[in-house]
Amino acid sequence: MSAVTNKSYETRAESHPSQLARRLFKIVTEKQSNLCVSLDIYKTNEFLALVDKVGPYVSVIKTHVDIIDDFTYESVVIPLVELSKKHNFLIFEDRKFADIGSTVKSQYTSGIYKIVQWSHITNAHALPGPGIVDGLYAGAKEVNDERGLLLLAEMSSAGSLATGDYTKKTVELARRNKEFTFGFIAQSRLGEHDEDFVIMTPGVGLDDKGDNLGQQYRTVDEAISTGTDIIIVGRGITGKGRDPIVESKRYKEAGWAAYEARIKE
Ligand code: S5P
Repeated sequence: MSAVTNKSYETRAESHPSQLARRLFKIVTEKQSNLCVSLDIYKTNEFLALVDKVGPYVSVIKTHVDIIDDFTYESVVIPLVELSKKHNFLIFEDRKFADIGSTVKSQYTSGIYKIVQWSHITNAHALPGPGIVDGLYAGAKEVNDERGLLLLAEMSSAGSLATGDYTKKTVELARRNKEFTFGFIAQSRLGEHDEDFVIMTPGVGLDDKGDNLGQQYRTVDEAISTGTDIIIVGRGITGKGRDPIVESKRYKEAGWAAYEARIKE
């Protein structure tokens, strides 16, 4: 069997164990975009305007809704869900859960954000062990739509502790429930060569090497050639002085070219 990295998104859309991952690969194929734009934005109006601008060029939009100063469910989530239908992308609330199962279930389903109601994808640290996945899965079962979880197996930040044995054990944790845990936030391909974990990778930037708070950037080619399926780009697209439409097209094209080169290998 040939390695997952040599397979097309279209092929992987047919056989992936997670329904949500199959939907993601279909969108990626249709839009020819393996780009996830990360919108770390403080104001609702600016946030929604950016979603509408970059929406046509992405397969996923990643949010941190807890940093929106004027957040309300009605003013942020309802229009965001509408825009996800208009432009056909998935929503990924980057919540990075890290507590015991019972608590994360409450954090996923309740409070002012009610993440499970609208976010197709969310993520969690493996640190607490299997209970965190079980708690989130129990939350996901409360809604009728598809939901998926990414475990943070590696991080882009300098000095990250998520390496070596921790990363290995995170992969083992993901194997317990492949229908829900469909992949990783990671910097490289993880799992056996015939195992299809979706690798989503932040710390991607074409113009900068990093920031002054520990972030480190690699190029699109570096990320895709080491096994990334979806590149996550934030300030490379939304940063000061950048045109988000021009930049999202640029990253989309770079991501697709790197993917086509990979599957031809
Ligand atoms: O290891 C990680 C994991 C994540 S999810 N490194 C990251 O930078 N992230 C997130 O990706 C981070 O929270 C931020 O929202 C985004 C990167 O943003 P950028 O502006 O540096 O591209």
